[in-house]
Amino acid sequence: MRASIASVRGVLNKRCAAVVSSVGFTALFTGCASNAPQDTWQPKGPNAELIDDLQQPVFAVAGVIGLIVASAVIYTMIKYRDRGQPIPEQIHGKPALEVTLTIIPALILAVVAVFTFGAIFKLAKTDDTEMIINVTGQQWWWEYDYPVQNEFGINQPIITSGQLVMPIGTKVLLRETSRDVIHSYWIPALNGKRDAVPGRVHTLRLEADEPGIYAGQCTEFCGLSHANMRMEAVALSKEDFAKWVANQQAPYVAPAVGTLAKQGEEVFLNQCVRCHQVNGLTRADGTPAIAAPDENVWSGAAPNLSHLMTRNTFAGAMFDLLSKRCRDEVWNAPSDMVGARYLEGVTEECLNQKDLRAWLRNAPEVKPMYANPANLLVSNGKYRGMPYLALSEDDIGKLVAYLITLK
Ligand code: HEC
Ligand SMILES: [Cu+2]
Repeated sequence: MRASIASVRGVLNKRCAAVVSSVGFTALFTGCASNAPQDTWQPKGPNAELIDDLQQPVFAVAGVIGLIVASAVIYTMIKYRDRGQPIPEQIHGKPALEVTLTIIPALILAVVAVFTFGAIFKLAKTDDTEMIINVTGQQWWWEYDYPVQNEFGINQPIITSGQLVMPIGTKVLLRETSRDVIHSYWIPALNGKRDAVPGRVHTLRLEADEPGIYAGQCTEFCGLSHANMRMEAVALSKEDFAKWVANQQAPYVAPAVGTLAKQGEEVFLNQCVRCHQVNGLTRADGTPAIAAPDENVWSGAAPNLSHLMTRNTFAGAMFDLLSKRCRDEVWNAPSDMVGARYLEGVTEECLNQKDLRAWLRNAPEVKPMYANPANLLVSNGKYRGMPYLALSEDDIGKLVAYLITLK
């Protein structure tokens, strides 16, 4: 009887050990993805490198100390485990040891603090800024607004969303704020995080060494679709950036009369312009169609769609505007090809029709916006994000034909 209980226990212990170790190893190895675009250990610009130069040695020192402490604990547990031996002599206080064990960590922390403060001040520098981009967070997407900067060919403000386009080798200063709740901007390859707070402007410096697309996401919990509030920084060579700027300022090209796209423009004027701006778009009577911030939209803003098809993502970079194959061609391009591929924008055969149609059909169904699904249309009389618009499939087809012309 005894023997059988002991063997059952043995099996249970083995099982338990197997479960614990497999869970532990799984957790450990999730940190080893080869394709990890948001890896903080792979800096791609001077600001992120500054942080990395700090975290590498601190991690090493903390790791060594951690190993020493863990080994000492395990050694003590085994060596002095209860084997029925008498209780050892009890000591109260050992000043020399206690003082030593206070002074050593204090010294280590003091050294770390000196380097940390140095890095904080360097990261906060703004007086050598070369380019400014205003960044506004709202539930659940980022707006980028480039003020006039003639030295970069920006002669009129550019407003875009989802993807932050910037030139390489340039000290870019983001001026961040929010239109609703607190968000936080983070592109791990280019710098640390900075909160975007309503009513305040916080600055964050970005600089990329090489052309490439660097992924990030909102890192301050900001409501239901916080996890779907993503962003990408697209770093282009200076020449490619100039081309991008020129295209963003290119005048509106209305679709030819009699085309499906022209019908789409009409639906757009009826259904979408009350929220979305398309620069240069005019109504049938020739007056400019200006999107007034819709009072029913919580943040009072919607993305500017003027050159929608120059970005690769939409709805807070939650969805790709590019089909998987075309997206891979941009993302996996060698660094000297990224710009050329990116500037191709979204061509007809590359458009991810499926997600775009689903978005127009019922945005809150594909991106959670209201806690109560019964309120797909409004929540407390206000929309968060884009509302359900009850469009017919016919109108959706016309709209897609129109949107693809917004290059
Ligand atoms: C009541 C305001 C409102 C109306 C009307 C509206 N939208 Fe939107 N739309 C939004 C908001 C807000 C977002 C951003 C939502 C997000 O990213 O989570 C958005 C996002 C989008 C996007 C993604 C843009 C990007 O860069 O991420 C597209 C495309 C779009 N809307 C198309 C349309 C079309 C086409 C219509 C007309 C049928 C329309 N919208 C009508 C508010 C509106
Ligand atoms: Cu957010």
